[in-house]
Amino acid sequence: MRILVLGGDGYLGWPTCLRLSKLDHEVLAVDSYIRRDLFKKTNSKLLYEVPLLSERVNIWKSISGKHINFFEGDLSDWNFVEKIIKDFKPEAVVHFAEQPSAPLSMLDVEHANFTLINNISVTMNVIHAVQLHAPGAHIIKLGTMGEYGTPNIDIEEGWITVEHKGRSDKFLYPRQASSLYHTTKIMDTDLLWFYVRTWGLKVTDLMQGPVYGIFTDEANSPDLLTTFAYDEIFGTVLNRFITQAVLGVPLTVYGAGGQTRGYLNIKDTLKCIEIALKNPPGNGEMNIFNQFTETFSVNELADKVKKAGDKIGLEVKINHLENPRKEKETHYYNPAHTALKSLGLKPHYLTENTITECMEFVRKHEDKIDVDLIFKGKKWFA
Ligand code: USQ
Repeated sequence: MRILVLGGDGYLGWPTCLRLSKLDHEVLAVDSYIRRDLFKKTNSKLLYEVPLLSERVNIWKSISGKHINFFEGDLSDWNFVEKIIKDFKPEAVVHFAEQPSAPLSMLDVEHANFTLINNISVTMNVIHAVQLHAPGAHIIKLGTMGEYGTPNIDIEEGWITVEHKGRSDKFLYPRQASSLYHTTKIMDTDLLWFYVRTWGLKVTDLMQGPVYGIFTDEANSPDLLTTFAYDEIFGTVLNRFITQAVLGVPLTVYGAGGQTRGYLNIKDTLKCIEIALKNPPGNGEMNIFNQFTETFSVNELADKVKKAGDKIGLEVKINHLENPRKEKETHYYNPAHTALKSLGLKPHYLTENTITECMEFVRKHEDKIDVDLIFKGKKWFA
């Protein structure tokens, strides 16, 4: 297939490009390098530097003999998106190209507006360009489990049937996020569902939980590795805890630590994209899959990291800090997640080995970690 990967330089975008290329798809990766700019502006650092996407595709070619095409450009610019889609005529578009950080979206009005305008306009441009120049292309959009929030009832897989005064109808499952970033993802879902109904687009919305890990089958040698963020703004919780354990910094559990989310290994993210590609909805239909493999509270994650770290002599300590975020710290959480498994996902569960393998890897880069980036405690509320 001709597959356009938007956000091909990112933590998930790059390994996705490699996997799809390995599977002999014709891949065009597009990225504006916005994440690299945001890292500079917020003084964040990766665990190690990765080459520019323009260089990474050449490294991949020298290793695999396979070609990934690459364009640098701003996907919130309609003219750029229209040209890309008109020229490449993708059969599928995998859309990762959004500002991905909840903390960044809550920093101040400048970052809130940037997140809002960037995320919504990229999605809108993709919808319009696909309709005009690649009708029938399957749009696979990375949404997030955080769109649902933490309601006091079971979370269904995208949809819910409501009975009201003797009648019933099917609706998008209610969404109520706890950050502006997550709220932009709700807006994406609404836009996509509107255009599915109105123009008959083919869309899969992947409601993904926080991802952990580094290695995938293809991104496993030094020059092909994906990025690894550990800072307060861009690092996801498990990758942060692993880094903190290696540094000897007490794990930064926010508040009571009962915040429960659905997690998955980066290897499973790639498999889920493959599954979504192989199982497109019909025209005018939208698939919504809850994309995670197991749920943990922050306390459970901290305990797992402590246990694994202590076994390799790290003497891990756990700290409960005042929560800089506005979120429920103890709550009911029971989200459905059967669709991807029934379509063939075989989860890589979080084992002690997975954690220690990641710790050993982070250890090799320990001298480059900037401890000041671990916790600044910038509050999400006034
Ligand atoms: N947390 C801590 N200590 C930390 C960092 C986080 O206790 O040092 C807690 C947070 O308060 C939260 C939970 O861990 O309750 C998860 O936080 P996170 O930073 O790993 O995840 P989040 O901000 O929700 O966002 C991440 C990705 C985002 C993706 C989302 C999936 O950055 O791109 O969409 O995970 S989900 O959370 O399911 O919406």
